Amino acid sequence: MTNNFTFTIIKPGAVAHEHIGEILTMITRAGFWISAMKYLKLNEEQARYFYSIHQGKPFFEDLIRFMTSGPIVVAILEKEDAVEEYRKLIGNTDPAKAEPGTIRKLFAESIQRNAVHGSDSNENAVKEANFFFSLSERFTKAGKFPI
Ligand code: IDP
Ligand code: MG
Repeated sequence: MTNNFTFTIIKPGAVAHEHIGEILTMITRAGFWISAMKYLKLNEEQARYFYSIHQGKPFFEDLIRFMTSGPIVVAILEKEDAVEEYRKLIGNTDPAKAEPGTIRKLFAESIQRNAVHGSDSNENAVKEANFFFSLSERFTKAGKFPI
């Protein structure tokens, strides 16, 4: 299984507070290559599908409302050990527990409105990337596709 890319979302709260630029700067400064990127708004069906693993949890309905509340940025990020490296860069799900200097420590408003999504495994990175991007929309740092 590939381990050289991950998938991210800049969530509605961080977009609404105009943090897209700062977050993308942190991502690229940390050595990630942006292989693909889109600005869009999720509909309810898409949000429920994307977060289906959390269906039934107490925060699920609120999470769907939040994730469909405004535009988001979705992107595929290329780096060696991307999934693990990106989880380090974003920090803990709960900003109160996130390490200093992480994206969530800097930009999360709450455990729900926590600025960004990052894939939790290579398998999910592949699924999430494929949900939003076709192969012809993806470009490796070396200028080739697909990854
Ligand atoms: P992750 O985004 O760090 O992988 P997950 O456990 O996969 O965290 O949860 C998915 C998303 O659901 C979180 O990023 C956050 O937006 C929301 N969430 C998770 N736990 C809670 C909670 O306890 N209360 C409210 N929202 C939560
Ligand atoms: Mg998760």
